[in-house]
Parts: sequence; structure tokens; C-alpha cells
Amino acid sequence: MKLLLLFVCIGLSSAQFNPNTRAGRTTIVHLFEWRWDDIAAECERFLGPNGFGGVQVSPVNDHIVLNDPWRPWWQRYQPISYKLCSRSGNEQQFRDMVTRCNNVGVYIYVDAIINHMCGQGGGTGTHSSCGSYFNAGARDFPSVPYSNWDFNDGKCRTGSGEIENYNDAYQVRDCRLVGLLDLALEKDYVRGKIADFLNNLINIGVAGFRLDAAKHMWPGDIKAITDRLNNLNTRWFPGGTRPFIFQEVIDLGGEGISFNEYTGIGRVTEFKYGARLGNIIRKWNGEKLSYVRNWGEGWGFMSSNRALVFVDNHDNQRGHGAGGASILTFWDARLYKMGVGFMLAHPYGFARIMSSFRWNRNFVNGKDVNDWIGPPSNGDGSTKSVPINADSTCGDNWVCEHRWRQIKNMAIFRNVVDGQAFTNWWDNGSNQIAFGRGNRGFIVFNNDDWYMDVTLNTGLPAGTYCDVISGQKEGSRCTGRQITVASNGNARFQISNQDEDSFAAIHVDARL
Ligand code: QV4
Ligand code: CA
Repeated sequence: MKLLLLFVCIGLSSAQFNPNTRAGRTTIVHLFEWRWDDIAAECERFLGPNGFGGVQVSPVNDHIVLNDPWRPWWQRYQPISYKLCSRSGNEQQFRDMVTRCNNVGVYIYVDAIINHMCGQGGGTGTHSSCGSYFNAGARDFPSVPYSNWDFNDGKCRTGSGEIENYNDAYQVRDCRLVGLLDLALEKDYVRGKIADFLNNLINIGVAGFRLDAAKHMWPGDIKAITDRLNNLNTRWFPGGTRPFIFQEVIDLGGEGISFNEYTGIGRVTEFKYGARLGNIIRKWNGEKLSYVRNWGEGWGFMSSNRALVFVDNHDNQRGHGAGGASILTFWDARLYKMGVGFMLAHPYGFARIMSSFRWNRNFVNGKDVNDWIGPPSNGDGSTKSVPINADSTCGDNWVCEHRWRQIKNMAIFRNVVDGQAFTNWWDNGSNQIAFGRGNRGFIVFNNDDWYMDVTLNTGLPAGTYCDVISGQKEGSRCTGRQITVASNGNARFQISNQDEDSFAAIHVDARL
């Protein structure tokens, strides 16, 4: 009996590391600032048919509405209550989206802002997405309700009440992050309000949560809240399924707080991943692509089964958060596709693809002063719908990286090779590398400034394969490069550094 109990406990706790994606689906997409109606349509017309596992959505709850600057994207990181209305839509639209996406096997992961409410300078009134009244100065949020008993003002020991030193774990947790009113998460009442908010979302059908600003919450408080969460809705998930938890903890090393304080609760964002990959692919500081032979734990990253990995995120693609100038984004499209292609081919971590909107950057002294600009919107501040062009790209300044052929095909590649070992490594000692995933997939990169012409052992069965980067398999033909694998598994790869994309990938589902 004891053994059984032990297994049950391990089963319960370990399940929060499991993304809960449908079998054979390995990747989620952050549809940043998309409207619920558009996400539902995208699940049915694109994400389901192409095997994506899920969508991270922008914060779903009542948030402050700001006019100065005009409706910045970050207003949604300033909660006013836990009612489900935001710039992306109302509760009914949210419910419809979850049902429609779940029904095609694309699950929903909510960006949960539970460390704080709005900025201390948020003022008084009903300037919120649900029209809820609040008074930031008085810590009064009647639509929850929260009052000044529910905030950390008295607990913070810095003069300003704000975080002043990231090496002091107490400040980082108990003081205000950039002026955001810090919730007293040790209080049963506050934990209860947050658990109710998240359980309401679980009952609607969501599969898990991104815990925003997790570094600013005591691990014990987070655990006390996640332990109160219901199992997922059995309309779509097996009985006893625990919500997937991934915590935003920026840890590039050298701070007072470390990621491993959180890896017992759920997965953690591995920010070292994107920061180092950007350096390598940009070939900065003498970094070479051949160095990634031991990529993952070998580079000091957290264990693969605790890591949530990404090339860029909504913060560091615009200079917020961590990573700096090395971060690859859609603005550097050719390098970005290599970075995302590498992430999706390599077995380390659970992968998230960023899907962005374009804004008119304006660099002043090296900083983009337009980093606040919100999504494509109409004159009244409402967010524009996402138009899909005939060539399957998106219009109206929605970037839709997830729809780029190279990225969509690498998401499929990741599904095809899921569970297969990292094999058949080759490198030229510089920036040309290749590796396989068991006998189901193989990828080759040329990031040197010269032509690449090599014959490599792919580990794949003999046949004629379509390169899914320069094209794809359509019917009985390849629209791009064709690669012939001989009976001994060898194949010749000729990749020019002048090619549109200087990498090639083949897998057993793209064989003629
Ligand atoms: C300003 C001053 C404060 C002052 C305050 C008065 O800086 O000193 O006390 O006014 O009200 C916006 C403004 C910021 C302003 C703040 C509060 O940019 O200048 O403070 O509002 O009014 C996003 C944006 C922030 C934004 C915030 C709230 O990035 O710029 O702040 O939303 O709207 C650390 C954390 C990490 C965090 C990262 C950005 O460890 O957890 O910083 N990342 C997450 C999210 C991120 C979000 C938050 C956390 C906050 O990914 O998008 O910040 O929810 O590394
Ligand atoms: Ca806090």
C-alpha cells in the first residue's frame, strides 16, 4: 500500500512538468496579443492540421487601460480583477476559443499574472478592460476584492518600497517590481482568490499556466497555490491530469535567486538558451556553431525535463527582460529561422515558438523608445483581427513566424522525431554541423561564409527525401531540394552560404 501511495504522490507532483499536449504534438506557440476569435480560427485552420500542441495566450483577465502611452502591450501585465475580459475578448469568446482549440487537439496555456496588481501609479477610476472600479493608491480592488491588507507594503524593507537589489531574495519577493502592487501571497485569503481564478480557467478547459514574474514569488507560496488547483477538465483530458506549470524565472546566473528553487513546482523558463544561441548564430565573441555538440545540460542549463525553451520571448524581442542584443528575433529573419530550426530539431527542453506583431522601432542611444507599442489596432484602441493572405502569411503587421514554411515544417519535424536520441553528430570545427534524431530525422547547418559540400551518415533508411527547409513534400514531389539517402544511410548535402536558408532538414514523413 505504501508503495502505491508513493507512486500516486510522484505521479501527482511530476505531472505538473508534463505539458499535457496531445500525443505526437511537441510544441506550443505564443500568439502574443491575438484576439480569442482569431486564435480559435487559427487552431482549426492551421495549428491543428499542422500538429501544433498548444497556444500560450496573453493575459486573459481584467487589466488597466492606459492612455499615456496609448494602450501599451504591457498594460495587460497590470491586473485590476480576475474577470475574464481583455483586449483579446470577453469571457464568452474566451470559452469559445478554448472549446474550439481543444476540440482539434490544440491546448490553451494562460499567462497568469498572480504576483501583483497594477502599478502604484495606476490612479483611481474605471479605466480597466472590464470597466471595474479600483483605487491603486488605496490598494482597493473591489472586483476581487483586495484591500490594503492583501499587499506587501508593510513587509518590504527598502526605502522606496521597490526592488532595489536583485541579490536580496527578500526584496525580490516582497517589494514592488517596477512599481507593481505586490500581493501578500502568504495569506490564505489571497491564495484562495488566485486559486479560484486559475480553477475557473481549468474548469473552462485550459491545460496549464505560465506563471508571470515567478522569481518575485516565494516558491512555497506558489506551491501552496498550485496544490489547490483542480485536475484538468475530463471533457478533454484523462482523469487526474494536473495542470502544466511553467514559471518565468530569469536566471542568467549571478543573482541571489536561482532557477532550481522553482524546479520542484513545475517547469522553468531557461533564458540562458536564447541568450547563448543568439551569440552562437551571430558568431559573436568567437562563438562557433560546432560548440553546440554538448548543447543542453552540458552548457550548464537546467535538466531538460524541467526546461521551457525559446529563442526569443515577448520581452526580450523588444529589449525588456533578459538576453540583450544577442537575442534573435523575426527582425533578423534568416538567422532567426536557423535558431528556431535548431531549437526544434534538438531534443533539449519543451519548445515554445514566438509569434509577434511588427511595430515601428525607433532606436535612440541604442534603446528602442517605441518598445511599448501595442498590437495592430483600430482608432478606438481595439485590436485588429489577423488577416490571412493567399500565400498563408499574415497581414496587417502580424508577423506569424509560426506560419513561415521553415518554422512550420520544423514543428512537424519535432513531432516526427519525438523520443528519438541525438545521434550522428558531425562538425567541421567551425560553423558547419549536422546531427540526427535516431532513424527518423537529420538536419545540416552551414553558418560558415563558404560553400558546404559534404557526404554524411544520416542514420535514415534509404530513399529520396524532400528538404523541408528549401521546400516541402507536396503530393509525390519535392518543391525544394531533394536529398537521396543511400542504402548505407549516407547522403550528400550541398548548401551555399548564399542560399535563402543555409540549413536543410529531412525526416521520414517527407520521403517520396
Ligand atoms: C514605472 C517605474 C517604477 C514606478 C512605476 C510607478 O519604472 O519604478 O514605481 O512606474 O507606477 C510598466 C512600465 C514601467 C512602470 C510599470 C508600472 O514599463 O516603467 O514602472 O509599468 O507602472 C511588463 C513590461 C514592463 C511593464 C510591466 C507592467 O516589461 O515594462 O512596466 O509589464 O505593465 C524582470 C522580472 C520579470 C519581468 C521582466 C520584465 O524578473 O518577471 O522584468 N517579466 C515579466 C513579464 C513582463 C512584465 C512583467 C513581468 C510584470 O514577462 O512582460 O513586465 O508583469 O526581469
Ligand atoms: Ca512579490
